[in-house]
Amino acid sequence: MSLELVGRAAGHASRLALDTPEGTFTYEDLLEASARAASVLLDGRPELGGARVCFLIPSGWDYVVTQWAVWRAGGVAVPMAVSHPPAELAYVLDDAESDAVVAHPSLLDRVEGLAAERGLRLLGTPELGGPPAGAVGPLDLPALPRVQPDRPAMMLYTSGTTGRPKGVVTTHANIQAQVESLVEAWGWREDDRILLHLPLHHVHGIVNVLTCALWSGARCEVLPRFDPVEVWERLATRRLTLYMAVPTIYRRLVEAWEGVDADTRDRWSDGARACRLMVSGSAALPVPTLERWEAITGQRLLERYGMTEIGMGLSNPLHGERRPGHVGRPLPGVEIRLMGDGGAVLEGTGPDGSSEAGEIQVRGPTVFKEYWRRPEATEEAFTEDGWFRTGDRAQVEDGAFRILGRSSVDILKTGGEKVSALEIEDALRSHPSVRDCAVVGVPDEDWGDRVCAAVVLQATSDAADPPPDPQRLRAFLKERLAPYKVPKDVLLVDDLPRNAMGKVTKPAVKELFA
Ligand code: MLC
Ligand code: AMP
Repeated sequence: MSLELVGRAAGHASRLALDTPEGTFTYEDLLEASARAASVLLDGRPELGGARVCFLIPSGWDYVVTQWAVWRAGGVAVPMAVSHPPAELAYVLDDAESDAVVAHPSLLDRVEGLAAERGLRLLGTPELGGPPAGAVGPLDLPALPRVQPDRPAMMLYTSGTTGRPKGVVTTHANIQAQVESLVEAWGWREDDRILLHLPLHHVHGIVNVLTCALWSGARCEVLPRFDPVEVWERLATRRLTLYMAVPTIYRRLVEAWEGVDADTRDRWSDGARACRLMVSGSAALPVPTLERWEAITGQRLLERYGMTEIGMGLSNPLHGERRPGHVGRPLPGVEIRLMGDGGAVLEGTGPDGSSEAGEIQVRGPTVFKEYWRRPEATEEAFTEDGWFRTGDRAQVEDGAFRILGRSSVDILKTGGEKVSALEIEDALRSHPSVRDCAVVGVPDEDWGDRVCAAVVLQATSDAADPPPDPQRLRAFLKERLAPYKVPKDVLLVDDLPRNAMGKVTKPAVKELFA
């Protein structure tokens, strides 16, 4: 796809593509800079042959140049999260069997030691060529390999129910199918302009916002991080046509709006009203948030459903009824079915139908290729007839799908970030004073799931080494896990609630935090 994306960019040549902290750049700039960067990555080799290139770069120009350079050199782009501590970065470098690491100068110290220990080639983004040189003729650009669409393009790490996160491998063709589906459904156009502040190690920011924009010849304004006032001020310019975010962010924006004076409110609301479309996804959009947003901006949010493994699957319509609490119908090119608990495909999922509740299963060109180096997990994730099992439950009501939650209590969604309760429990159990623990997601207006842990300490402890309190346990986890995985509440208990078989009952654990 990169090639299709690159080919299309040549057609948008002098249009503005990116407004970033580093400056404003055209499609021509991007083509030129990514070609030069690709040749540095190649370092004389004819192509990267699917080698994984991990990169740690804040959202902005350098990020996009590096992503395109990896694609154009025939490598697999593995974006690492800038919020992650070294332990999580080390896990990705090892699991991905990274060929090289690219880091922004501001983050170099985070990966220098890790790369040296592993003998990995480490490049700072300035070594990839820096800003565009301008006025470079096509003949001055390096020759780059032909990369076929069925080749792996990207690997994003996502939590499952068991073990540590897995690498979700998507091909260029998968990404192209994901983009084309959204471009068609949401009517992306050349004169669109979108704000991007979502983290760029997830499909939401990478595919739905950045790649759809660049595919369409549109313009993307990139912020290094989410800041509610900055978002409102950008909206207030009335230049943006599109905005996409997760429910927690819409809530934060509402709070910020409520905290300012009437004139500012009017200015902000006017700006938001000027957009042609605002989208919410990655977690359930609470109906009160949808209603409040509509009251202050006049925008009825379009809620859609997706997953790293499939891109986007279901969406409310661009034109027509956007039903609160529902996620609409299958997107173009995406086949969706509901599998009943009895193992039969459910009836009534058609445009006018109503169905019972079942598991969402997905098939089609948007669906990922495999979990990296995990053939068994990949096999388990698909049915014998090739449908991907999402683990999400839904039902159809008068033609619109409604998400009912996940089959597993151990997969949580906090602020749009998926986390595995079992992974956090494993990390907690690695503390010498922890005897047992249970991590749960407690329903929360702000986070969706609030990650909470009940912990049983060892009966005896060394007097010289006092037992840890919740704060120390959180600090212990912060060194090991991404910040959003660290439980907001840690409760020390004498024992965990169990059923007659001795198994921990998670619903009862949740009640401890009620
Ligand atoms: C940050 N924190 C979180 C958190 N994000 N805690 C729980 N859940 C989260 N998601 C913690 C920090 O560790 C910190 O803790 C404190 O909150 C404040 O940190 P912050 O950096 O100031 O937070 P903030 O910038 O406000 O981040 C919140 C957020 C961010 C909502 C803006 O989480 C975000 O951008 N989420 C979007 C994630 C996303 O794009 N998901 C898409 C996945 S793809 P402490 O203890 O240090 O104070 C997908 C498929 C699909 O789902 O359908 O799209
Ligand atoms: P991720 O693995 O980070 O890609 O997260 C994907 C998961 O987010 C899905 O499996 C769903 O559980 C959840 N999700 C995404 N969009 C929605 C939505 N609109 N409503 C409810 N859950 C959603």
